[in-house]
Amino acid sequence: MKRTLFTLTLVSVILVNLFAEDGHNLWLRNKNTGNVTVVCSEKSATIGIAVQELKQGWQGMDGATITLKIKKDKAIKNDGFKLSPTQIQSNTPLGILYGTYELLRRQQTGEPIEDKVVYNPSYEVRTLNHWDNLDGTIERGYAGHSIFWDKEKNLLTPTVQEKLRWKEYARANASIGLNGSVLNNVNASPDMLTAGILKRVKEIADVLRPYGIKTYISVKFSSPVLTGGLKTSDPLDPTVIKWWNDKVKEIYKLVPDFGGFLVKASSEGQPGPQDFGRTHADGANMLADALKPFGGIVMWRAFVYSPSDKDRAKQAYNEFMPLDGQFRDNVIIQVKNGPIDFQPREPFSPLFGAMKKTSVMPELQITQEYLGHSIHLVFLSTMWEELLKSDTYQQGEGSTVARCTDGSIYNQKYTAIAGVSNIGLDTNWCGHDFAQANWYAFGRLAWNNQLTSPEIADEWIKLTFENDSLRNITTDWTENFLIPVKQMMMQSREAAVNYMMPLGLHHIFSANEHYGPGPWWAPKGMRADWTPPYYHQADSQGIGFDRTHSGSDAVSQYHEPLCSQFNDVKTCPEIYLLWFHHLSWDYKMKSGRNLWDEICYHYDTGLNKVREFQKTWDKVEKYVDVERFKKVQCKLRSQSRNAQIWKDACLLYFQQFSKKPIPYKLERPVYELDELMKNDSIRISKAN
Ligand code: GCW
Repeated sequence: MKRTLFTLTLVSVILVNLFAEDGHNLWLRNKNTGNVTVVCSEKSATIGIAVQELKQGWQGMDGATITLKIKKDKAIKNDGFKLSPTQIQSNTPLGILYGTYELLRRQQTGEPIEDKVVYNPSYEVRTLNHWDNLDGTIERGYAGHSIFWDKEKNLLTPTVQEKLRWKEYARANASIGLNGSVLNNVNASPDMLTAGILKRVKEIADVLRPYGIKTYISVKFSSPVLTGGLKTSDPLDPTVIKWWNDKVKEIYKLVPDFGGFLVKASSEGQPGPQDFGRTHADGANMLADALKPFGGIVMWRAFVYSPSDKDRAKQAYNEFMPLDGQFRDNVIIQVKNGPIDFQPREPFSPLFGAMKKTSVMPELQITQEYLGHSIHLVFLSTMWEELLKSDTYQQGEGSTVARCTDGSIYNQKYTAIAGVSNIGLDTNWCGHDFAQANWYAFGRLAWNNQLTSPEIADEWIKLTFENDSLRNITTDWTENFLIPVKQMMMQSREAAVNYMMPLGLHHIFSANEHYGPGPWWAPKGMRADWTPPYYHQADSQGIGFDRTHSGSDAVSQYHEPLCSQFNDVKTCPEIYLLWFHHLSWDYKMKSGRNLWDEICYHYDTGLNKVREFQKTWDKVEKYVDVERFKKVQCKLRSQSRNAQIWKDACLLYFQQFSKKPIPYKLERPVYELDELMKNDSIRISKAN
């Protein structure tokens, strides 16, 4: 009896483990359903991985043969490839690996594999930026500690587990076409350039290399003083130039294919060339010259603003435009999608397309600093698609941000894109199971900036939630799982915009945590441009930031016809209305409602959407493993409560100025404004 019980328990433990879905395998859950013979005359670590992936993931015809062929072809660019059902051809081993992942993905999702189709990446450099600190914490990270750094382990030989994690990480990135990792926070520690840390950089680079992931690091501009003991970090000083040259040589000895530096300089208290009366170009070029002989690049961030400027949104453009044409060809200016920060919605940064003689790359934020951390389900692909498809008009109609940055319009030496990573040591990497979709979407868009969000969502859902019993995706599964879940993802970003900051409102978070609402938040002595009232400008007259010609004139940074369109309240898209205009509470909206009522409707719509998502998810229960179902269900509950807090906090606060009732058709607030303000709504939100 005892024995039977023991055996039964053992069997059930094994079964539970077999079907346990902790999310660790991401979108890479495919297992082979048939045998394949792989023919390839080349040998390399990367080819070895491709062969292994084909064998373990093959879902094509049983007994098929596939040929991997390295052969130059003019139509194939960089690490692109030519794919046929039985052959993958590329100029490089890495291209073969990308072709392998494309083939396997198509097999699993049931997309067609046609004969001899060439796939080339939109951007040459496709990086993740990790805001990981050397002590293991992650700035704006919501999925546990760093996979790279740990203050106890940085100087020790990496453990087997650490290396395994790095390998899994590299594989996941390669599978979606990413080819670069910046290993540390842009708020960089000077210790990054010390011998002990560089040794670990080498260890990491060695693991990432076979997967085609190049290693980059962020550097602190004052390193010559802080690490090198020099008297200055002036970029034009010969001792400083020599120090950087020597440091770069030291790095390339350890990492021969090192990618280069990412730099946040003269920004948010970080040191930079301006401390020495020099320009961004002086600083970036000095580093670029040191890296040039080795083929390295400098990604120099344009995220700059100072409290003295009356409108933060204008500053990056003002500082960088006069420098256009002064940067070395291995410098790329890294520009955040919006002119302020990674807000739920912003118009695109006017630097895109405007800098014509300098390489410019978009920086997107995958980690959800301003979009509900790892608690809210928000599919960011739609937001990035909106950016990439935005027309800058810089070279006539059709000069989209995508085309202005991917080399289609300007002849930049390098093309690149960066995403601020959302991963950490959490078992499922991203905290929220649906946050994995954002990592996935970033990689896919970096590879092909013309992909649409429904296509990406479709792929991701199939790869992530397919299980053995659904291997041949059924109509039932498509109708009852794929379609509703995809719809939820597609609507999720707009929902967040609505319950957080609709109609062009921006940066109205409470405190530096950037999670809950705080339109009132303005502690004494705080820099005005770090407080929400600076951005919403609500008063008894109305609400919104006047950036028209009669206001801060930020509209003038946009090319015509956008400048006039944004400037005129009648033609300004309503999604950007309060970004560009300060309007009376009675202003008549296109819907016929007054502005106050319209704001109320948007908050209410956002909240109701989340309630709808809860229903959608509950209905798909039978199609999802218990573990992931429960976790997502629980997160949606928090999101719902938090959306309510957002709505109540913002409406009750703004109502003090509008002095108008919340339309009676809408649900009433359930929180007290005092309570939310006193307890700092962020903490209430998190605790809930
Ligand atoms: O959005 C802000 C963040 C900072 C970040 C900064 C930046 C790394 O709140 O945490 O610092 O942007 O992008 O440099």
